[in-house]
Amino acid sequence: MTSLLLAGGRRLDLAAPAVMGVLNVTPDSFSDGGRHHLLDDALRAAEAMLAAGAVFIDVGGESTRPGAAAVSAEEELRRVLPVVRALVAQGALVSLDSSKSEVIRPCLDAGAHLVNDVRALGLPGALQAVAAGDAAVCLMHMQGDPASMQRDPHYGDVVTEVGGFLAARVAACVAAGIRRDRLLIDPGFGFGKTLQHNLALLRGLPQVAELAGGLPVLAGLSRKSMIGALTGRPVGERLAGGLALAIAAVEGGARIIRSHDVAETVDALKVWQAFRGAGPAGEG
Ligand code: YH5
Repeated sequence: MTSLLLAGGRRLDLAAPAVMGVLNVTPDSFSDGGRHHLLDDALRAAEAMLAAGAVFIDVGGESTRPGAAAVSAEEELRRVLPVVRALVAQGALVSLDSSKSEVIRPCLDAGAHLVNDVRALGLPGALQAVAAGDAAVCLMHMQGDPASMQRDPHYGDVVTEVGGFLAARVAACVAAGIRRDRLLIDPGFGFGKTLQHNLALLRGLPQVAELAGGLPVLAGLSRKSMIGALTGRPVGERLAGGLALAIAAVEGGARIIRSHDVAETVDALKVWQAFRGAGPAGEG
């Protein structure tokens, strides 16, 4: 089985699962020494993740954690564009974590390879902005919006609802001219989901993927509240739980794991890959 992803002129073989490193370019993520330091710190963090084996760097300037405040497109662009430019210049594969067309367009012009949108290109102009270029896109499911999504999430059957939503967004992308080999899907762990919803989605990952047309799945589980709910640990102590969830996700067919802890996740996936019998990554 070959699963190739076309991402802004680059071709990515997802036969072995890849790690996407999280790079939050928000003032609360780094030392508050002003814009220049924010860029400097972000590039240093990206470099470390690339050295540790990250395939994508996911650059985000809007916090979408539960209850986080909204940020203007102007501010978001000011944060992420210099980082996207610098990483593209270094030859890195760059993912842009954004939903706004005013951010997406300039970042695609700057050479970003993937648009990772927690709103699945649902905001005005976002679908057109991606369709105009050749970048890949990750379509994620979210119930509600970040400010209120964790208040009281409800589903009939979470697996069929999430799969159905993703199928509809895939259809919208294809209708807009985005080829299927540019698409990734993501059930959106923690985005308007209880612990039981998250566990049902993790168990039902193959079914979610099938409902959405068999596209490659990206899973973001690193440090999330479901680990806190299962272990009682605060956000800084969720590495082991996150690795267990990453392995569960690749067992369910996930091809890209989004993580804050790249070196550890790369190691865990190498070990899993050997267990699977495919040999170490790169040896086929
Ligand atoms: C994702 O799953 N997640 S941002 C809450 C936490 C810890 C981490 C309470 N962007 C995803 O990482 N993009 C985010 O502790 C994402 N998939 C995709 N595609 C939320 C996050 C986090 C939230």
